[in-house]
Amino acid sequence: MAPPRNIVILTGSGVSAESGVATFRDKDGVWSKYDYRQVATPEGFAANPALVHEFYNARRRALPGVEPNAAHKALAELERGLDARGGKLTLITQNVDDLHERGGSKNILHMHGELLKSECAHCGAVAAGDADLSLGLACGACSRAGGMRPYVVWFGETPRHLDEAADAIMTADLFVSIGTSGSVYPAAGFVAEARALGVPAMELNLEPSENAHFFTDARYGPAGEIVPQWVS
Ligand code: BJW
Repeated sequence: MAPPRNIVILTGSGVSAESGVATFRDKDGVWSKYDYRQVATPEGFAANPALVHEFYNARRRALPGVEPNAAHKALAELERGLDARGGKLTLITQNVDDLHERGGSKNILHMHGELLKSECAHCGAVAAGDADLSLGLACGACSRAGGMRPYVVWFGETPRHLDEAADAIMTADLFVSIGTSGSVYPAAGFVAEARALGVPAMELNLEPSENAHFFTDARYGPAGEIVPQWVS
């Protein structure tokens, strides 16, 4: 069989775990320390914006101290190889960190947003930067204060780039899911979309995810080991 030319890869927090970024639902994950309703919903932000800013400011400040691991780098190498052969890799990530970029990947869709960007609730302007966000901060575009929020997708909000993700899945000849528990939709539904189109699907994860039964192939272990092995 010809090697796949158009690959869609969905990544989750497990791909960044060995870089020192916490996952969400594992034993020491983010949701073991914080109530997601307080820090990752529009209602939580409305109730206590200072707490939500503190939660994201701390995660943003930690980013320069973490580095891409072997899994991020292997995915960038795979993209370069496919590009050279006239193929394409679309990397859909649920992660808000910038480790895929720093690992060398180019064609990235951040469906749950990006920690290093902020958004003005008044005018919708999106700004890049690593500065702390606060209630008093004014928007660089409309100058109004009080509306700056992290550029992330909370529960109940619509994920970004869904049309591009759907287009990529429709033309894929392989779908791969890496380091995600498969418990948050619509991302968790991508594998079923791929399978409905007859696209083979592979899972690379520490352990079987919640929708492991959808995949046609799987390898289990730390991403930093199994992703480079799969790519090479
Ligand atoms: C390793 C490892 C190592 C560990 N190596 N592996 C059905 C359809 C559509 C929506 C819904 C639905 N049912 C319910 C919903 C609503 C809701 C939802 O899914 N709720 C569920 C909890 C039931 N979804 C939403 O609200 C979404 N919006 C929405 O649906 O809008 C409506 C709409 C739908 C369709 C079209 C248009 C509109 C929004 C969800 C936003 C999620 N936001 C967060 C926070 C982002 C910002 C931030 O970072 O703070 O996103 S929550 C959190 O979960 C974060 C993650 O991206 C996301 C996924 O988590 P992830 O990455 O999978 O982490 P874990 O911890 O769960 O798993 C880690 C995995 O790694 C594990 O399997 C480990 O084993 C593994 N691992 N170490 C390899 N070294």
